[in-house]
Amino acid sequence: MTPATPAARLRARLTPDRPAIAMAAHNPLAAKLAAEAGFDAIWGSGFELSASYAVPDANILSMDTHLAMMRAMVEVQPAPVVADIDTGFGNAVSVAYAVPRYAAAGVAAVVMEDKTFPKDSSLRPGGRQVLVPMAEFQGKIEAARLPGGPLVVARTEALIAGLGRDEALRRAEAYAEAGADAVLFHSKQKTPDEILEVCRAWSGRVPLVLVPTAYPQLSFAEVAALGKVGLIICGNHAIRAAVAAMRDTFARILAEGGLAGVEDRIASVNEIFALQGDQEMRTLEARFLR
Ligand code: SPV
Ligand code: MG
Repeated sequence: MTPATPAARLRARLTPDRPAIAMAAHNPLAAKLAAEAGFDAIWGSGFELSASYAVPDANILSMDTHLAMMRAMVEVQPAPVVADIDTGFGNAVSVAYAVPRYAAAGVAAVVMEDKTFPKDSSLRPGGRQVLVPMAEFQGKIEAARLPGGPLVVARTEALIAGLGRDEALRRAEAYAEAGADAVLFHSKQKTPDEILEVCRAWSGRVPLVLVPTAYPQLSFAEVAALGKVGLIICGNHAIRAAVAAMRDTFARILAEGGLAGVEDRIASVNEIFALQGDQEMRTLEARFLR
C-alpha cells in the first residue's frame, strides 16, 4: 500500500466537528516544538518568517527563502506543513511554477490569498489591501492544482479590504468552483462577530480555515460548534512568544550584570542538544565512525 501523501493526511484531518489546529513557525526548531506540543499542523507563516529576518511581511523576502524554510520544517518534524505562499509570487503562471516546487519540498497544503502582488500584511493598520479580480484568482487556483499535490486553500481578503460579507462569500464560492480544497476567510475585526456571520452564511461546500489573531476571544470549541471550519491557524504566536522571551532574558542579563539569574528561566543546553537530534547523531557515530 502506498503511504498517504502529506496532503491526504491533512485532508483527513480537516474535520469541522473537531477542527485541526496549526501553530505558526518561523524556523524548523519552532516547527519541531509545535509538533512536540501536539499541534496537528505547522503554519509556514510569511509573517513569522519575515519577522525572523526583521523585515516587513510584504514580499520583501524571496520565494526561495520561504521555500527553503518549508523544506527544512518538513525534514525535522512529522506534522503536515501548511505553506503560506502569499499571493503566489506573481500571476497564475508564477503560481504554476511555484507550487510544484512546494510539492517537492513536501508541504501538505498551500494557502494563497487574493491580493495583488506585492502583498502587504493583512494585520497592518492602513496597509495596502487591493484585491485581484475574482476571475484572475480563479485562474491562479487552477494553476495551483496538481494531481496528488498539496491541498489548495484559497484565502479571500475581502473582509480585510472592507468589501463586506457578500463579496467575501461570492469570492469564496467562486474559488471553491475553481477547485480550492478549502477557503480561508480572514478578518481583522477585534470581535468575532464579522467572521461568525460569514461562517454561518457559508454554504459548506468546502471546509473553512480561520486565523483568529485579531479576535482571540473566540475559543476553539466555539469554532468547532459552527460545524464549518476544518482548520484553525494560530497565526503568529511562535514569533511573538520568542520575542517576549528573548526581550525578558536579554534585559535581565544586562540588569543583573551576569547570567546566573536567567539560568533556571531558559532551556538547558541539554534540551537544545535533544532538539538538535543529538541522539540520532550518536547512533550514526556508533555505526560508522572508526
Ligand atoms: C501569516 O501568518 O503570514 C498570515 C496570517 O498570512 S496574517 O499575518 O494574519 O495575515
Ligand atoms: Mg502571510
